[in-house]
Amino acid sequence: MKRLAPALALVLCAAIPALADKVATPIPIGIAVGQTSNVALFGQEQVNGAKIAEERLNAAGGVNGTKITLVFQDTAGDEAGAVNAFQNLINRDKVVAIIGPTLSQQAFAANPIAERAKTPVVGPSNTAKGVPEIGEFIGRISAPMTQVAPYSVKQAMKLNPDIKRVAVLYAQNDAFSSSETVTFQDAVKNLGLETVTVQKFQTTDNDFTTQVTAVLGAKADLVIISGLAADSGNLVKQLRQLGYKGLIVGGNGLNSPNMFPVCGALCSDILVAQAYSPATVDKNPVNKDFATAFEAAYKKGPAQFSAQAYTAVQVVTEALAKIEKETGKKIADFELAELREMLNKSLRTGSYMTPIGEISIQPSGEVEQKDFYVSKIVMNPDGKTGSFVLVSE
Ligand code: 1QQ
Repeated sequence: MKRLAPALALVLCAAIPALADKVATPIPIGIAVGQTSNVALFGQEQVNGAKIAEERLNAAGGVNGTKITLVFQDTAGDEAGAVNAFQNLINRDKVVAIIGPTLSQQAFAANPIAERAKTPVVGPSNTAKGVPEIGEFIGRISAPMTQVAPYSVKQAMKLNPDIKRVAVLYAQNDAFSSSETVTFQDAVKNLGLETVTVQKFQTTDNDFTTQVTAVLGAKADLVIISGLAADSGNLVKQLRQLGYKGLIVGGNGLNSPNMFPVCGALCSDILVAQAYSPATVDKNPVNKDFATAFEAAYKKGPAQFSAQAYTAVQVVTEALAKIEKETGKKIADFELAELREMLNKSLRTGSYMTPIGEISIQPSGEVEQKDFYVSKIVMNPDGKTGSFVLVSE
């Protein structure tokens, strides 16, 4: 019996401080994205967008007068980095919610940690099938590629009605790419086109001679790529260098201007479906405010991953404000564990007017978004910079 006492004391000591955790002010929101590694091509854009959100939302009063503060944890590019970042944000930084990780591949590893800790996750760029299904605390504001990707194939057919023979390529070691390629292959079939070859690669590859040779041999007149930024950029470059002249459709991994330096002038004429367009600024004042602040800060216009990161921060901030309104109690007066659960529910109620348009998060955690776009990459004469030019709405 005597031996039990210290053990019991230990349990109580461990339990009491955890129970007593209140929400800190300014209100900490975790940002777990890839700030280093290859994934930083996306992550840098996300950091930029999130910082604009923090600045603009706090300037507008934060959560009814209480400021938010973003706590950044670099996930780098792999699963272990994401798991580590999530653990730090949940246990050490005591954030109210996590925005991240960058890749679906990382989400499948790290999101279960947040689920077990009952900490809400808002995915800013996870577009693979099955991400919200990871758990009750898992949501996203990034529309799944099952909804977005087919628009780009339809647009390719509009631009070139003679397209018949399609080559599909994807990164087989990446969850998003393997998921997106299924959507692309279904779209090809549904649109009455023929898949003449399916080629696999790795996100770490930089020599694509085998795949390009197969594409040329199959006489494809449309190439569809699902990969991340550096691999896809190099693949595009080698396709063009070895003589492929047809249209290229790129998936969400080619949705970043940070890919432009990889394929340079050869990035031109890639079609990409997007969940954001800077062109809506005239009819969307939230986007106008975001795009203006972004441009002032970074001397360039925002692209999709920045707009989605902004949106994620905005959605969390507004969901916090709703809790105060409904309970009449300040966020800082809540116990952290209770607040996280309430926030998870609040995120899923009502709608949000954001830079990516009006959205809501369904009870399942899946985003509902109205408008998608298809853009074509147009490179500038310098061969390094370029832009996504809207070709359809
Ligand atoms: C995912 C993606 C990536 C391309 C985001 C950067 O959509 O991993 O789900």
